[in-house]
Amino acid sequence: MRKNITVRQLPNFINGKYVETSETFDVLYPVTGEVTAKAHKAGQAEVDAAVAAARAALHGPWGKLTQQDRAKMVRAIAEGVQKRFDDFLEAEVLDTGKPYSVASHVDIPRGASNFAAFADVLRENPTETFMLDTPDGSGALNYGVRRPRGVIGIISPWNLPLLLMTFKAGPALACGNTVVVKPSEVTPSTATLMGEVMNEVGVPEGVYNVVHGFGDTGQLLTSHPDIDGITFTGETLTGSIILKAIAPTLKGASMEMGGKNPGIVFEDADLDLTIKELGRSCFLNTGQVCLGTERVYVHESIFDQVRDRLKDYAENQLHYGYPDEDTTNFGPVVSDEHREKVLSYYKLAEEEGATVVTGGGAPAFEDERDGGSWVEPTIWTGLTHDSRVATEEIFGPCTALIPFTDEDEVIKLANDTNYGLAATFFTTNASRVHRVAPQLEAGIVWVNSWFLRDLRTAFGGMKHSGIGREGGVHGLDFYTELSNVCVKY
Ligand code: 6OD
Repeated sequence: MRKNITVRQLPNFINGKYVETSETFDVLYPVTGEVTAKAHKAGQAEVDAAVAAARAALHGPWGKLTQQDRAKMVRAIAEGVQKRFDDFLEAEVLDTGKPYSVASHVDIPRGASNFAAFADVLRENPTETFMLDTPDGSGALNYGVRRPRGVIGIISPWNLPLLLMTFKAGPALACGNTVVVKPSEVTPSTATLMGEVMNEVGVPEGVYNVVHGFGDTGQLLTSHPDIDGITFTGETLTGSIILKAIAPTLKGASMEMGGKNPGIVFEDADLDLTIKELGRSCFLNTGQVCLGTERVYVHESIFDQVRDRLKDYAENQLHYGYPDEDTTNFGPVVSDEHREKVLSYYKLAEEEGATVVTGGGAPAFEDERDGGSWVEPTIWTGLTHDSRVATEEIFGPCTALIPFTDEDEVIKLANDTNYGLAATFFTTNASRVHRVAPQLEAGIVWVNSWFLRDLRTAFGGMKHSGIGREGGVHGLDFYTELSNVCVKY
């Protein structure tokens, strides 16, 4: 039902305290377009203060904790998020408009488990050792020692705000770093609320800081000489601007960027399972998942069947509604600006000769939701593989179905992109699984599933989809500095 909204203040969180500024910006509820909060924009002074606090904390009580005590505290943060589950849920829903059914199963639980899963990452992952023969016969021992990278700037996106911020803050803190977070200006609430959890749990001041703002605030972080590394999830274009900005101060970077992930349905796929998973990969979170499949290659022999069944899924399994309604599993996109982008591709698809199988526009509710940022789930056929709609990242609840005839051809089509984040394919042929998977140029390949996450695994993209990998041991390459110690006997 319609929410009674009381406009909240979202200050920055610096050195353990909430810090207001004179300039604020509106945060809107995408369901109706109402203002739900005023976020306090950080300028140079606040960013400097946050970075200074983070630097000081590195050498304060936080830096002096044993690995075990730090892990304990990181686990306590996870528990703290769980304890405040409903508050996080409410904050996330207000910022994104996503259904409670999605946020309560995806965003908020991962917000907690991203701390729990990485709490012991250092202790569980030994460094390498090598015995070395020396000319004098005495020998030497090499061993690796890891230390925190230092102050990490986290620039996190709006699609899975808590999930993606904590996927970075969790391992960063577990490795002993301190962080300054700049959440998306569209979804600043959960990062702000996390400050309360940090204080409740007793995380020392300065370890976790949040600054609010737009690209200019982000730029203050990326160019800041006292930040040691930037981890970013977002669009490829923004990522490339960030890489330019960090170059003069030679920071480390971990970049998870855009995608145009292929789905492939082979002729031997289990279609019940395929439609269930493809339905998620095309439409979950209103298509605003970097791993989503906006182009799906379907074997020509089952093309019509898959088209009809996915259409049925979109029309009968997805339910618009207010976020708190039990049946609602499809929300608005995050903002009017994003809605305009998605709708411009809906128009372009028709200009490029698409047949609209379902959707293609925006729903009308005849109530206050008409002020929100809604679009229809959309499926196209008739687009060519090289059309703009089938090659550019839209980040909406839409997909182009394209027929193929054989395995070699579809592997080429799947790889024919500048992106390389994820790929998803469906088959019941075990040999095909192992033959096709390694040929797909994607950092993450799912078979007969989608967005099935094990936090011990590597996460990240190749080509224009990213630089580096996070997750499990892989995050250590970014969140720590590795020194080799060579001891001569
Ligand atoms: O599951 C994750 O760890 C992750 N980083 C998901 C990213 C989704 C992007 O929209």
